Amino acid sequence: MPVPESVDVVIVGAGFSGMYLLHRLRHQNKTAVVFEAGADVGGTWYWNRYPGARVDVESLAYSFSFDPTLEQDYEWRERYPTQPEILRYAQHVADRFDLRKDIVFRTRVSGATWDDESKTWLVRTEHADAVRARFLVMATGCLSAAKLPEIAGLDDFHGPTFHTAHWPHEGVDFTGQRVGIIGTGSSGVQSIPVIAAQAADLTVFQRTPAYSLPARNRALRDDEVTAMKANYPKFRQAQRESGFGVPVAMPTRSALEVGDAERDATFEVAWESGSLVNLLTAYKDLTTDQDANDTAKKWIHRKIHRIVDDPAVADDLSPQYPVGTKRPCLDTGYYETYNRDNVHLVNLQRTPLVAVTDKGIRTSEREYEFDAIVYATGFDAMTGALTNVDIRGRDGVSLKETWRAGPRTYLGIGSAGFPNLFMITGPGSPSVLSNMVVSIEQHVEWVSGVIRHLDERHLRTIEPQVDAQDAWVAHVNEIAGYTLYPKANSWYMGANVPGKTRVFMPYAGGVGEYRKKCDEVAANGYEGFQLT
Ligand code: N01
Repeated sequence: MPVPESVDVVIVGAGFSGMYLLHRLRHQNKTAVVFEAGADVGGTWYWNRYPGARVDVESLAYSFSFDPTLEQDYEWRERYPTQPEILRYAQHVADRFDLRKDIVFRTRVSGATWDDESKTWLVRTEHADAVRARFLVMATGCLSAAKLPEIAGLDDFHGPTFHTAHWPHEGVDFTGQRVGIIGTGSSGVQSIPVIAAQAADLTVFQRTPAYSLPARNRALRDDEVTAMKANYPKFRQAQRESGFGVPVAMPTRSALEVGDAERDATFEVAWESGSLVNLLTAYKDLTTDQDANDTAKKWIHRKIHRIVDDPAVADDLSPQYPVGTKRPCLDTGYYETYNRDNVHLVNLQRTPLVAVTDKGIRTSEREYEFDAIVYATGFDAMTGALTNVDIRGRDGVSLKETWRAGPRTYLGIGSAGFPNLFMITGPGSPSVLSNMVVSIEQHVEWVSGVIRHLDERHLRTIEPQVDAQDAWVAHVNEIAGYTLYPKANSWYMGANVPGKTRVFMPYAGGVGEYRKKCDEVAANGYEGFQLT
């Protein structure tokens, strides 16, 4: 579509957030344009096409709730849908609501500058287009700025290299090849079994092992789909009020107050259920008490040792940080893959990476030769996609500079000094600790609500007050301090990016509590924000 000169709202990103916000704003008679770097909608699910890619929240829960007809019409096939199935869903939503006509594809936003005189943002793209807008909404996702490992020689390798988040659309055939993969987070854990089944030989370079549960994926049964569809309004409400955006009965007992046999049986049930949330909520103190967490850790270590034939490999695969403090993974045959003759594990804690070479990968011990290298090395999470855009607020102040010592937001929605700028699932909101679709819908509805509020009162601007923002940042840190999260070098902490300030970025108080706070702020005339 041609780029308009001015609109009410510029939205950056046509993933689930950008699509729903566009749909919402149309109903409020706002003009909006969405800029999207990809060639189609879907965001995360457009880019992450690596083999084995699936979501770790069940399809019937990981879907929009805003339109009851969509919810009833759409037919999910699997419990944990694959990337192509989720992308098809995003494309269906775009078709159904005719969204693409206001989306400019293959266009990355490079910068945005606030003009205090006209009270507008001037938004620039890499194609040198510029659009004026009253509001700028960053719907850029939390895990969209992919990162490569910080090692020498990345350009030296003679063969093809692939990052899991930028996988070729036509797929990759590893048949007969020697493949090296760096990274054992969710993307590595999902792709390793699939690549191992195809390649002649797979070498996995692991810096930190992951806790992973078998997904127990399967086709959905007609009866369970019918039951869910009959119960959707109640289920959706329970999602909104829950801790993780996935309704579960909250535990009342400590892992330390039950006997070993009972605890083992409880963990076994959670493991067999194929649900991360079931494991983390098996007892009330698994995420807050080190001794309680140790019971789960030891149980999982025993499980890994039972699955993996070689005890030394099982040791290397057993994480030492508390369970849940890095995002656990859901897999299909991950640990079993290490029993294959063509799969080798390199523990980078013993023999660190030195360089990528023309032939392969060199560690402190030796050089490994490959035909292809896969980087499953993750993202500059939560802030990367925001600070990669040159956003300049009042007096030309840069968002990147302002956040150098860690992101500072009010409610994870706005940042002081940046009027009329909203972030969908920004740092300081539950976002990545939740079912993202639940958090996205809540933020989109809140942001469209505030725009309506301003319009109705003929107000031009909204911006967080510094004291409200300081109090929120302190609260986010305080809640994180009650948990074990800060104990791991995770991307939640920014610890995976050299030089990034270590601060726990998401809000760990739960989506239900968070929603209440956002609703309260709105009901009190957007308390903590300056409206002019
Ligand atoms: O990225 P990650 P991901 N040298 O950051 C290693 C979501 N997601 O793409 O842990 C050596 O988790 C790094 O090592 P370490 C989900 O929220 C969901 O896998 O930093 N190794 C780690 O092992 C997930 O958490 C789904 O020590 C290096 C790996 O690379 C998030 O996205 C599927 C390195 C990166 O793991 C990110 O997952 C996929 C270096 N220089 C993703 N740099 C599902 O729904 C990095 N590593 C299931």
